Amino acid sequence: MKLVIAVVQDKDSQRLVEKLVDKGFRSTKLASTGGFLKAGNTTLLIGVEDDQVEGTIAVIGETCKSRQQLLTPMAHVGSNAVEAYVPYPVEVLVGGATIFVVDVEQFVRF
Ligand code: 2BA
Repeated sequence: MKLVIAVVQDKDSQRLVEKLVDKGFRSTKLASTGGFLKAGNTTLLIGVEDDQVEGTIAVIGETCKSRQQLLTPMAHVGSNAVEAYVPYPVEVLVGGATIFVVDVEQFVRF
């Protein structure tokens, strides 16, 4: 058995969970936060048999889109304390999904 861990954008998460249910895959949805953008995203834990990994990744790939997101760090512009920092928007391409596949040593459901 494998655990597919998928970090996806919030906008795609509901549709993805519904598609996974339609295909018979069980998942757990966790609210998460990206380390770089510090914006909310969604992490799905999907436990599947080894031969279902490719199918799971295909569903994720069909459902999750890359999008440009604006990051607004404060840029330093001079020595004056009042004018020292201004918002400096930067566009970042956030991927449709970041996927990890790990071996499951034991799976128990009571
Ligand atoms: P964030 O960490 O908020 O990253 C959002 C996007 O910012 C990334 O999209 C990437 O385009 C950019 N980015 C991230 N770190 C960067 C850096 N050090 N320098 C320049 N640009 C950077 P994705 O790569 O598609 O990642 C989307 C989300 O997936 C990430 O949100 C994070 O929550 C997760 N993720 C990505 N790679 C990961 C990894 N190796 N381990 C754990 N989580 C990861």
